[in-house]
Amino acid sequence: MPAYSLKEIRAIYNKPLITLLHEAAEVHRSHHNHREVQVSTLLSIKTGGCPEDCGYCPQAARYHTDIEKNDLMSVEVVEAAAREAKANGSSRLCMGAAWRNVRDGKEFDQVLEMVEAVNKLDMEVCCTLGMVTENQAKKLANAGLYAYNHNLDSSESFYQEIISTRGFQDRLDTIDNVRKAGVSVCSGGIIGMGEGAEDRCQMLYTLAAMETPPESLPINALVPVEGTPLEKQETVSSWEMIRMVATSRIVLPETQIRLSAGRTEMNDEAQALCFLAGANSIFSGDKLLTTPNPGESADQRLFDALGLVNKEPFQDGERPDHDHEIEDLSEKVKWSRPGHVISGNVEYAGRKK
Ligand code: SAM
Ligand code: DTB
Ligand code: SF4
Repeated sequence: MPAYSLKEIRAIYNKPLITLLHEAAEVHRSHHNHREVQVSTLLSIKTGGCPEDCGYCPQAARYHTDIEKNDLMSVEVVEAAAREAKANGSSRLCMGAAWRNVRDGKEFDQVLEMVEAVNKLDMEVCCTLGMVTENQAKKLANAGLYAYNHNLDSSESFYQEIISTRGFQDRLDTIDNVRKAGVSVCSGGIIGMGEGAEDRCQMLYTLAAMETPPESLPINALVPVEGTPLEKQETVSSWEMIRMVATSRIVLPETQIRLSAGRTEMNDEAQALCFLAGANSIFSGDKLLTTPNPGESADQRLFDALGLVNKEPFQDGERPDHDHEIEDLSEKVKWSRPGHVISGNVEYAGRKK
């Protein structure tokens, strides 16, 4: 039984903001050390050229954006980036690839080597590589993966207005596969894509109703990137981010709430309210995957002003030590491709630069 019904989540979301903020701060203090923030560094290990049609994403090959595309990075480059991230206070490295799903083979083996190398540096290793099968998740776990990020992005019904090449159920199945491998789950979504409050509440309900809810929930504000179908979306107000953080904190009291994309649009005071409302994780560095992020010195100044401290690695879970048997290497992959027409996506895919 989920702790909160959808109706209750709606009621929480719609409270007067000042009341919501107070309640969320109380929940936060009673479940977490409220001064600690888990800091992750994102590293785009394979950038752009993605076959999917996610309407928000600058890395989708079919839209015409100005990002610099890159093939899969070498293990050495990743290891050097991890060392630098650790020296800058990150406890986790999150490696992202512009893939629809993981495919067994040379490139995946290279990612497994990256996971092994970063794990040896005593950092939490996270990957976000698209959809994964149970065997692939187990291989990642055996290599030392700590967490896997795979977002629901929105409610099931709004999701269908944004993406047509991959199904919502595949997302849930991927999260299930990650769970079966004993890897920590990081799953959340994006606000500001044109969804309503109901979609945000439904997404939180789906996450909270999972048998084991995610250990980490990223809340991204849409970064509207020129050339993507969502380029003209108005950026969300800080109040909406604060409201979403506070609601998430109450609905998922144990979960790490990650203040993710969109921080460059927020001033220090707005971010401070997010920390007060229960956000206890950020992505650091001056770049997310392809778009800008505040950068380490700005974050350090904010942490100093607020008395926040960086969380040490492996405070919430054991260092990975898995030895899963990989049973069937010829596992059949049956990810769906709904293929309905999303007119905005079609229009932008056909545009010239
Ligand atoms: N390709 C993999 C996948 O889709 O699962 C991993 C990388 S993908 C870029 C990771 C997440 O970044 C997406 O699920 C989405 O939530 C977020 N994201 C992508 N573009 C964004 C944007 N413009 N603004 C905010 N969040 C974004
Ligand atoms: C997540 O929820 N947000 C991060 C991480 N997981 C991979 C990615 C945000 C990407 C924002 C757009 C970009 O920089 O390309
Ligand atoms: Fe590809 Fe992931 Fe971007 Fe979708 S969100 S286009 S799957 S990189």
